[in-house]
Amino acid sequence: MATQRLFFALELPAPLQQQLVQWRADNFAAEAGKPVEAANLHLTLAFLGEVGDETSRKLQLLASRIVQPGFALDLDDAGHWPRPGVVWLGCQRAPRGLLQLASLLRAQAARHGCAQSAQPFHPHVTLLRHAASQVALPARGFHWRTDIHHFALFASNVTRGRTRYQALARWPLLSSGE
Ligand code: 2AM
Repeated sequence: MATQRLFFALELPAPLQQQLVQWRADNFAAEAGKPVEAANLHLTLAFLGEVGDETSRKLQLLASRIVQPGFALDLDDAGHWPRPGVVWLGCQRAPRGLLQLASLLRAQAARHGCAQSAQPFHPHVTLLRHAASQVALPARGFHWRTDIHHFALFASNVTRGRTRYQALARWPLLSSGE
């Protein structure tokens, strides 16, 4: 059976992706780790793993029925996880709408056989992979803000050693007043 490596995520607008790449270059040493490409900067809501067509279709149908509010995302925190070798951006206080959406998608994924990590969900945008064991992080005080109006299902494709994330479908979140 053909499978695809899938995950639900928030897309970051292209101008924000470009700003983050510039900020990363200004704030991290070249040897700090391998930078994630601008177009691949995203925030995962629920990782599904290798999924067949039928499960993918069912989870997309459930996703299309989600009625949740949009929210303002403020990336104002940075951290380093030495074991996976990841440097990330996150939120000092994650918006409730983000946590609700991730929790729903993760529960639906788990019910359809996509095992979810036992670790608490920590929303983050991975900035660097293969991070050095010691990384100097930028001081807090930065704010990367964007309004989130939709979420998406992505496929992770690796061609000639290069990872590309392809949005397969997008669903809107409610705007305030809806
Ligand atoms: P990461 O950025 O912290 O590595 C595509 O691979 C996305 O799914 C990435 O955001 C990645 O998170 C996440 N991901 C990959 N494997 C995962 C796993 N086993 N559990 C949770 N998220 C995972």
